[in-house]
Amino acid sequence: MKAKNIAKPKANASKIISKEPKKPVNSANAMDIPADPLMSRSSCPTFDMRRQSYEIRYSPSFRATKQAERMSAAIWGDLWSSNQSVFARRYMATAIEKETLVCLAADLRTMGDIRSLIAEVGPYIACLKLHVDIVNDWNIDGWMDICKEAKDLGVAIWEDRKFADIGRVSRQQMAGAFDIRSWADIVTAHLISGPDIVQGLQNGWGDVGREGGVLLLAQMSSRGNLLNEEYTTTVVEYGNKIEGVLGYIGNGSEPDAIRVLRNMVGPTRMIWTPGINLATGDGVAGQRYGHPREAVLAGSDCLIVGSGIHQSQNRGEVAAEYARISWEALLDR
Ligand code: 6AU
Repeated sequence: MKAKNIAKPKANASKIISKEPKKPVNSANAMDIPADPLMSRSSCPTFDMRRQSYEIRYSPSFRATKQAERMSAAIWGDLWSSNQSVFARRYMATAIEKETLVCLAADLRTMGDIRSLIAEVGPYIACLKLHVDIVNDWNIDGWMDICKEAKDLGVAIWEDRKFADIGRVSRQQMAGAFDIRSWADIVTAHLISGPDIVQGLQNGWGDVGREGGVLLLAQMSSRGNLLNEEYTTTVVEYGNKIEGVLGYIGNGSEPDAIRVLRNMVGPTRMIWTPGINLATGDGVAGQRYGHPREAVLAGSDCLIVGSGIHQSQNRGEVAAEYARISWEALLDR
């Protein structure tokens, strides 16, 4: 999994270097970008550090550089070099830019609550996962404001309505009242109806001139789920051959299960894991939780964290902690 010939930054390197304050950087000029943007966080008191780092890291001019390419390959290894999915690569770049592998599961019931949560934890997340059909006061204008906030943060929007129907109907479900195809970059699907569901979803995006990535459920985190190893194997066999599949949902509560999945999946697809919490063990209503560091070391590429963040007292601080743990684990992997 590791890229050759390129030194991978050590988990604590940015902390050591960050004691040296750095000058603000003008993102408009790629030449001004410091030699190693990973080292660009500092405690310089004269300007807004978070804003500055966003300006550096979200600069398209930086993304296109050989330096960014080398850094991504060094940190993500084969996952970077073998991955064709533009959505997987965008996620990997964002994770490096923000030093986090956290996908926020914003499972809240009003648009105002979702917005407040994003405002508090935005700097620490690499993806925003939504459940459009649990929001009581949903309307398209308010929803577009939420999507704009995610775009401003530089993160992909994942609608986690789990599609499972035949291809034709899945395509129609991408439209409908919620018009998921117009704002979601990623959706989740069960492969229970067969592989044509992925084409149906891709066609849904195509109907509005957009593209997206599909995450297939290969495992689940909930107790007693029916996705056994044979099913998982079949999903991966199909999924690895379908272009529109960016990766798989794995069971974050069990590092051994993630290892098994990682071996099956190989480097061309990602593994994103729910069932992640600093407090491990059984959760509410059959949910199970594993530790974020263990999950990343076992092979998870993205940690989906919901109640671990949105039910905590200080959501910003807790999200920062999940981000730190996930990032350090990736560098140690
Ligand atoms: O951290 P939690 O338990 O509050 O939230 C976990 C989130 C929820 C679930 O809909 C989702 O992760 N999820 C999924 C996904 C992402 O597909 C699969 C699964 O097996 N378990 C699970 O919890 O938004």
